[in-house]
Amino acid sequence: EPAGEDFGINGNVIGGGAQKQAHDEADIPPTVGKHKPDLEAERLRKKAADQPKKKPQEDSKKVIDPPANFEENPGELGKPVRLPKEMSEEMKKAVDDGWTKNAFNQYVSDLISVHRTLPDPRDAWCKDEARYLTNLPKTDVIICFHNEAWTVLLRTVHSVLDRSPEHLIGKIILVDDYSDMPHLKRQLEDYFAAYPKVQIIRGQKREGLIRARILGANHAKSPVLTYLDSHCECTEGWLEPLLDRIARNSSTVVCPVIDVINDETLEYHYRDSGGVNVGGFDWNLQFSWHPVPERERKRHNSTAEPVYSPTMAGGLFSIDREFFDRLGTYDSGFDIWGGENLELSFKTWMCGGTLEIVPCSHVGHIFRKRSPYKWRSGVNVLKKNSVRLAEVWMDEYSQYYYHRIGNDKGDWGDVSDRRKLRNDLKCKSFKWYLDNIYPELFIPGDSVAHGEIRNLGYGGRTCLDAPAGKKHQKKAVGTYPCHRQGGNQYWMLSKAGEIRRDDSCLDYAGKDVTLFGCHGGKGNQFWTYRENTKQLHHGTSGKCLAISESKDKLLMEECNQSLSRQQWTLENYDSS
Ligand code: LR7
Ligand code: MN
Repeated sequence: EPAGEDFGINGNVIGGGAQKQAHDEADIPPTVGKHKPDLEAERLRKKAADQPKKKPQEDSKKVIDPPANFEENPGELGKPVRLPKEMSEEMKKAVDDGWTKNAFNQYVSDLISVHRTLPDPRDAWCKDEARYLTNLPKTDVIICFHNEAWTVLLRTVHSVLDRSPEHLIGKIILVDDYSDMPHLKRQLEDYFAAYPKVQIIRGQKREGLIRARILGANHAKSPVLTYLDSHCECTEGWLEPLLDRIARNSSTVVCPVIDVINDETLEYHYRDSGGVNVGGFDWNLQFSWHPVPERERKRHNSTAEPVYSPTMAGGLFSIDREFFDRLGTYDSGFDIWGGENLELSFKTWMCGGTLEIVPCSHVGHIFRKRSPYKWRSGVNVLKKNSVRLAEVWMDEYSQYYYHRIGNDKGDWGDVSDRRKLRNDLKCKSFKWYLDNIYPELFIPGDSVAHGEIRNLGYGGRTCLDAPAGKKHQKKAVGTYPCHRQGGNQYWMLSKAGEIRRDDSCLDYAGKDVTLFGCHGGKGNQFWTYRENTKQLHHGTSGKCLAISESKDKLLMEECNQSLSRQQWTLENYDSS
């Protein structure tokens, strides 16, 4: 969990004002004629404009000298940029600083043109203009940032300007969430003074990305809002397929496919439509990706067609402004980061809309391994957001989340107006959502037991314990004194005989007991609890789970009913 110094967040009032009024371009007709815009001509024009004419340093006003004999136009077509193995001390330091400040390789970004080209391997299906309505609505693009790197922010904005039909972009609204990096002050305003579509808005204090997004929406005027993170790159043809879905049905909320921009080399990895994922979540209220489920695949003739998604990742989506307002935009009681994506996803589905991922639309995002900026110390921001979410939208299912956090809900503030919103909108129940929109989700109440798994040997205070595993990565499972706080001691025994947490299962292949992605094939992941002897019996090996005398290791041994170290109790056990 990121932690840092305190900064004041008091109340939900959002300050801020436009530092620079954009010229109103709304009435200027599109460059290519009033009626059906000639998309192909537009595309070629944009392509030509994309060719880097200037050195990256001039583009970005950021002067860093490339290493001697470095490639001419690094990063073009989304290619990886690799720094030389031998670097001067000075350069090494600059590279390290970039990583420290941003949690991605800023040095490499600074070497790449802010107008770099990207690959365009779209399916022919997507390039067929006849698929899209000709009269698409305009969108404002809202980009919130807190201490974003210069070239990365510029590349985000230029990728929108360079690769969207001009007449479909109203304004690009940059919302500065109280950054303190100097390049985001005057320098940013001066740079974008030459771009009438770009408007900069600044918060008067650190609001967090959720209230920053609300602030951006308050300044928007176009019929559609499109949100992007501040370290994205839009590809050719990204926008039309999104706007098309909203033009056909204004309660459809749409997300592009989010491609990975490598945090080290800035390589753009284009995900083909066969590999599209949809969003889900687990009972820790963490977002997760899943392959398109069978039931959804069957609804389509082509993998390029938009697919329903139970949830969105959060950062990249388009929504009809009026529909967004009707849903009460975001809960302004959410701080800094997290949970707002599930809030918007749940209420979209529960209150009459649909949420889709559009495989023809691709936008890249720099995924990083840690959060680079300051959060709030002393407050578990993410938990507070998640409890608000659960209190308002999850009905009786909220108990499963609370169990995971040891029922320690902390102070989540007042949610009465959010509950009223849900009532006024006559939204459907969370059970309806789970049954109809996310039937794949494993529900703890459907299992044989859920909660801690406690060993009765050596004093009976030792529990099965493991940190969350990464999918497809084996992780050792161990023991720890029982703490009754859920977390790493929260387990479910499924009716199929799995001991699992979310998508990870207890797995024994003859050596260590590990956590591994659930495969549903019983075998090494098949366990039975023998109620009378309290033993946990393993399928393929026939052995029983036990703990060592030192209590800090798991053992698999020949079953012996008289050994208390082989006896376990399972919380919420229901033998029926
Ligand atoms: O206090 C803050 N103020 C901000 O303006 C903290 C962050 N921000 C900005 C920040 O500069 C960035 O542009 O908010 C954006 C998101 O923060 P990131 O990029 O540090 O986090 P992330 O990419 O992990 O964020 C994902 O989850 C967030 C949960 O609140 C948001 O929904 C992000 O938009 C979301 N990003 C994506 O969906 C991109 C794909 C990642 C995945 C999966
Ligand atoms: Mn991000």
